[in-house]
Amino acid sequence: MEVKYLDMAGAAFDFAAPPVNFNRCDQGLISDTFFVDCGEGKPGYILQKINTEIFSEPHKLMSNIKGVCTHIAKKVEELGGDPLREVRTVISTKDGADYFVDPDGCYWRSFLAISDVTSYDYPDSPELFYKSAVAFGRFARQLADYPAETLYETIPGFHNSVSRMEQFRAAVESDKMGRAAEMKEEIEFALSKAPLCSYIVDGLRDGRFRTCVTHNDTKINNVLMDKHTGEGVCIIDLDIVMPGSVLYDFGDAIRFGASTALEDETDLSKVSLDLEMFDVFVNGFVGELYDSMTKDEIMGLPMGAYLMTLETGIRFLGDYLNGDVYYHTAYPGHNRDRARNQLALLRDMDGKMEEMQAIVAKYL
Ligand code: GN1
Ligand code: MG
Repeated sequence: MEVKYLDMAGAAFDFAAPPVNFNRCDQGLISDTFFVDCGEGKPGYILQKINTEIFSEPHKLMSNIKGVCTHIAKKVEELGGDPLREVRTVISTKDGADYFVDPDGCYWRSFLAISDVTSYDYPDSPELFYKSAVAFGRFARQLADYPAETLYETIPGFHNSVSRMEQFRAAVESDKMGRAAEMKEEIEFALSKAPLCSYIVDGLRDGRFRTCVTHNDTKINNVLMDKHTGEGVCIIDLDIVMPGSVLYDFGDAIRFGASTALEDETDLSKVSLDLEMFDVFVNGFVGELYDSMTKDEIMGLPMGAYLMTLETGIRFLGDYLNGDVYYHTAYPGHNRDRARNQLALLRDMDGKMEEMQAIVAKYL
């Protein structure tokens, strides 16, 4: 699909040389992303059209990203690292702004690209998953002293499972597309989990869980890894960095990476929780964060995984019922398949909670 004003947006930013080529990146369910080639020997850039249907206040989003990245860059520098590589660098427009607004009122932003890195759509080995755990754990550690309350909530209540469940219930009740009958069994299963939804929100309220800066979208493809050493280099996709609980970041990474299948696998017999991968991720993540995590948080990690899976399942299912208005889909029924997949993973987790508890208890 042609993206309007791509050239104009490319010309607006303060790149080292004018763009010679744009390559579209197909990953991501929300934004349109391009790799910008500015010619031999010049740095590369990332150019993104911000999805303003979802992020209605792009200046707040960019302010969060700049704040967090500047903070991490300082820490990287103090330790003798390379801030141009280990954290996102926001590229300004030629007018010095953090974003460009095209004639249709669409917002664009740009980052410096990082060379000699790669990312994975799926962790196909425990070693790889461990490395992503260390990278996400390090990110949380670098931000542990960042004043979380100064960040804007770019999508309010993003991981509030209680309100996610209410939105899901509303989608079921309005059944706009007449799709609820087909999904009756999945809907009943998901709704039966409603009483569990307040676990993290309650913990944040009563202080058992700390409110800290969280990434909120910890799929493995959001870690750039060094092509040569395989180590995690930089965490990307910072649009929903917000105040939250460490359980969100842990849980979202598990529901994606410790599943034995991709999140849209339709053969549900292939979908289950891999306990070895779970263990490996706990090891890498808690290893980085051990000094700051509370005992309640460590013991809460299995519920974090459980609730992020439930939440993703009801978000996909809700979007299917609403007529596929939120997530990009590759075919009709894609959200239905994703929802079935996440709920199958949840069913499998139902039988593995005790084993997950035993694993996290080792790290107390
Ligand atoms: C969306 O666009 P992407 O893939 O980075 C979504 C996440 C979901 C994910 C499911 C802002 O992320 O919450 O977990 O799809 N991001 C937003 O794959 O809604
Ligand atoms: Mg994302």
